[in-house]
Formats: sequence, C-alpha cells, structure tokens
Amino acid sequence: MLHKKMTQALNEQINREMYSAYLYMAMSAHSAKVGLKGFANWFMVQYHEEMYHAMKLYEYVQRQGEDVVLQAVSQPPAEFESPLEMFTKTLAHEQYITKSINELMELAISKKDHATQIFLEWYIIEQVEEEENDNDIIAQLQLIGDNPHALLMLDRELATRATTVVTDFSKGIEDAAQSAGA
Ligand code: OFO
Repeated sequence: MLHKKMTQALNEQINREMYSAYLYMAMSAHSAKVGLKGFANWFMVQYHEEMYHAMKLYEYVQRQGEDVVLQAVSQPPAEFESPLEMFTKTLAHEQYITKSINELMELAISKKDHATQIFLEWYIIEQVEEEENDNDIIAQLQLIGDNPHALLMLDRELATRATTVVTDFSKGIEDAAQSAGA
C-alpha cells in the first residue's frame, strides 16, 4: 500500500518516462530521415530503455496494490536542426527527469515510505548514467563540428549500441529482468 500522493506521483512519473520514450522515438525517426542510421539505432535503443523505466514503475504501483492511471502523452517535436541539437535536448530532458526522480525520493522520505525509497535508488543511479552518456556524445559532437567524415564515424559507432533491457512486458518485468541478468 502506498500513500495517495505517492501513488499519484509515481503515475505521473510513468507518464514522464513514456514521454521520454516518445521523444527518443521521434529523434530516431528524424535521424533515419536524414541518413544517420547509427543515431537512429541509438535513439531506438534509448526508446526501449525508457519503456522499461515506465514499465518498472507500472509494475511497482501494481505490486503495491494501487491503481495505474495512465495519462495522455504529449506530442514530441518532429524536426531537429542537427545531431548536436538532439543531444543537447536529450541532456536537458534527462536533467529534468533527474529532478523529478529526486522529488519522488523526497516525497518517499517525507512519507517514511522505505520500500519506495529503495525502489527509487535504481532510478537515481540510472540517471547518472543517462546524463553521462549524453555528455559524452555532446563532447564528441562538439569536437566533430562541421566535419561530415567524423560525423559518419560516430554514426557507425552509435550503430553498435544494443538493447540490454527487457522488451517483452507480458510476463512481469522484474522476473524477466532477473532471469536475463539485467
Ligand atoms: Fe528514464 O531515463 Fe531517460 O528519461
């Protein structure tokens, strides 16, 4: 059982993670359109990660015996000026998500909700990785500048990113993640 405010805040976080998935799907579509298939792959892998983040929350709310209440997902932008703009927007979005996770943790602490605090620790560490990945790619894009050859080299590198999270949510993701060693 969760406090009413905690349930509501976790449901709102499901929506934010779904928007993240949608945003990265839009970036994937744009990258494919401009011929950057490696960037398209990177963002589609990120889409799967965000769906996993959303579903982990979804399952936690259900396991606590509370109602999952889904809200409308906002429309993401469809056009981006450059790969650097996409990653700058990605980093800004992830910083916003980090802030929202920290606020969830503060709420869990104020409600003396130990289970939710432990659950949220995973997200807090995950956000460090999310921001680090974006900062690394932004630094590379800044070095690349207007060099198309170097951009294509990075595109080839981003093409190698593989999905490591569970993508089949039908059997319960916690069990599936444990058996996959995730
Ligand atoms: Fe769910 O970490 Fe990005 O948004």
